Amino acid sequence: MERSQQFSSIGGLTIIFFIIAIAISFAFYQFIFLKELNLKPTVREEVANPPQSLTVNIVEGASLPTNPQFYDPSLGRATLGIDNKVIWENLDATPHTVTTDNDYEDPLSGKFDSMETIGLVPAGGTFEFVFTEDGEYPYHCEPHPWMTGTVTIVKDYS
Ligand SMILES: [Cu+2]
Repeated sequence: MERSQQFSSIGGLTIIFFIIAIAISFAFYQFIFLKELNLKPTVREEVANPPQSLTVNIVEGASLPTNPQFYDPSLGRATLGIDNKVIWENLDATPHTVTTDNDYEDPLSGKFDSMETIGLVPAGGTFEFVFTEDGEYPYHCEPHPWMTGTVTIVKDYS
């Protein structure tokens, strides 16, 4: 084999390795890096930390099925980026929960259920939840299933 041919075959191998290296890095970027990036919820700052909040009272006597009201307002409405943080205040003497009816899980805040974070909301205590998606979120109290309410979150341009 002539010297010049030897050089060109080494050069050819180098180019093949170089192409393989590029293909591997591209595959990593495409299938691992981008996938990781897409898994993270992209939530606007004012949605993740809204400037205002909606307060829902758990009214006195709510543990009694005969009570005229349980959650007040029972149909709460809030707007993304404005007051999509909902605060339940337990004004009753009995502990209660705020538990999703349909296993709803928010991409940022996780499962919509006080049992997942603080457990029972004690008398005089509060439970906060930030909804980062618009929709209707029905909920109830675990120990007192007749206690029901719904929070509706609307988009800021609707
Ligand atoms: Cu209750």
